[in-house]
Amino acid sequence: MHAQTDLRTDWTRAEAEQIYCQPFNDLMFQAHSLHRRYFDPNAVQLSKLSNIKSGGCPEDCGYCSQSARNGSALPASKLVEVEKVLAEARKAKAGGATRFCMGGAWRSPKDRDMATLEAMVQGVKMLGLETCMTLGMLDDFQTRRLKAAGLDYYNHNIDTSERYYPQVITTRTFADRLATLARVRDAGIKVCAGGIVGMGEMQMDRIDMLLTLATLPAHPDSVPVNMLIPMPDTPLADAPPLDPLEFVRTIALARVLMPKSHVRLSAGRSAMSAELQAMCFFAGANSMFVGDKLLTADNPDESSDADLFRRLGIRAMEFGAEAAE
Ligand code: SAM
Ligand code: DTB
Ligand code: SF4
Repeated sequence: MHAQTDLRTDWTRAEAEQIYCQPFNDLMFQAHSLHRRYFDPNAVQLSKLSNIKSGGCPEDCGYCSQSARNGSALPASKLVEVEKVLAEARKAKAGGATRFCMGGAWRSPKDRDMATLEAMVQGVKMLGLETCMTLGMLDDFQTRRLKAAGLDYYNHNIDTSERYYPQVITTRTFADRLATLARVRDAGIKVCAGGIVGMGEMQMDRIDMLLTLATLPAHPDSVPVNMLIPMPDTPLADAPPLDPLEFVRTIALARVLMPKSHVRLSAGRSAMSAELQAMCFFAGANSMFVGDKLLTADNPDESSDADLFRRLGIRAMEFGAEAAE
């Protein structure tokens, strides 16, 4: 298959639905063939998350333990010191991560925090790691400052379909999310955008979420697919568990619609068997978070991931590896 014909931003809903709903083996074959066409199928990119400002968030995201509106609310912390972040980043690098992703529980960063955020980006970059931040909505000025500081990636998820979105978040709109993504893209920062499944959405919501991402002016460079981690006391604490094969189908559809993007098997791995994760890698996932903490929730520890990689013959992707032409 030729690169030009694979990289489409004009996918239709009918096409996406047909891909997602075909017999499982056909979907896996299609997704894995594309995966091999563009990537080393045995290499997985490793990112490490760091919670640089936790809790007390004014947004009402129904899945999140850091919202001040949820019963579970974590106490709000201040923005952590640059040195602490750099110490974590050094550890992450020693553990094999190539990207360091700094998350802030904010609706959007305050201008008074920008100098500290810039120092974090510069410091982490100096360590030889790719930098990523996820801080909520950005305005033009903040976006330009982060770009100038050397930020490589900005993560901002659309979370679900436009239709289901108001059931999950009411304090910012789907359109707000797209506007931040456009700003980031236009500033020349690489876009990391994905969402969450297992929030009680329907199959069509999973398909439409990916369709929205795949029909942006350019595919996000990185597409995190999170399985909901039901956090105690949040509105989604009792969401019905998703059929794991639906999760694999979601990964596979992301791979087919956005064949040159890094698709991240993101939150939720602690609750997944080795077999389910193996299926996700076969379906086209080639990135994940390492280390025993995500932002507030647990993630598999280094030794269980080392064991998983050994059993699957998977190795860590090299720094900055891109899709083949
Ligand atoms: N406050 C910023 C924002 O929302 O843009 C950045 C941090 S926020 C925690 C980043 C993303 O993590 C969310 O958009 C969501 O997709 C994902 N996430 C948060 N809590 C989750 C959970 N319990 N399970 C799965 N994914 C989750
Ligand atoms: C993304 O898509 N998933 C990450 C990252 N981007 C910021 C966050 C996962 C958070 C999981 C829940 C927690 O740790 O509180
Ligand atoms: Fe705040 Fe982000 Fe959590 Fe939403 S997902 S409540 S914006 S920290």
